[in-house]
Amino acid sequence: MPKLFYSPASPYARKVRVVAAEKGVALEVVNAPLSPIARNADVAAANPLGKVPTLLLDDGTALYDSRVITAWLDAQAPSPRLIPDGIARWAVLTQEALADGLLDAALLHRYEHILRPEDKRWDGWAAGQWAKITATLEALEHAAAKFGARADVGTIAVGCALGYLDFRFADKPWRAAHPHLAAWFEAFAARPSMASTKPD
Ligand SMILES: N[C@@H](CCC(=O)N[C@@H](CS)C(=O)NCC(=O)O)C(=O)O
Repeated sequence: MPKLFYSPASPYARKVRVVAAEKGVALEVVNAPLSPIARNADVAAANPLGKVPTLLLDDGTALYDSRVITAWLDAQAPSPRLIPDGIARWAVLTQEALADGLLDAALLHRYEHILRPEDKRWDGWAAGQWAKITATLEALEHAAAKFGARADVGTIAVGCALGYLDFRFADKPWRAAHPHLAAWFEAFAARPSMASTKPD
């Protein structure tokens, strides 16, 4: 069975776990604590970048990053299709990239505060990352009106990104300024795949 190196708090790994659950693909999950300044030897042996998620296939092939793994998972079973064909494909993949980009900014913002020594922290850096998050939330608020009941790698990535904001940035509430997104997320977060992977 493919082995997924993950951490329970990683939103990228959560996205992979949600996609695996939606596809009905069984994975052996291995908790791999790490950070940019504390590499995990098992993960690094498979992925020189030392990041989770990393997926080890049965033949020893390592897959990363999360977007490669979600594409691999989608190819393992014909339905449900989480990456559609045709013109919709590019919009869905771009939405996954947008949500992952929000996470990249959120992680860089968080690392600046929890990992960098206090005397070396730079408020301008954190503000620059937060501006990316604000702009992405605004774009998603417009897009959410058309999400409907879609469940694909785009909406799954958005759900995991919003879940990460709730988890790590509860002091920066986003719902009041983004009511369509908030209403969509309330329903989406109740999917069993999302509820069973919620970080706590
Ligand atoms: N682009 C990567 C990002 C993965 C990532 O940054 N994961 C974090 C945990 S949430 C990590 O492994 N950080 C350790 C590091 O940056 O060395 C993906 O989509 O998989």
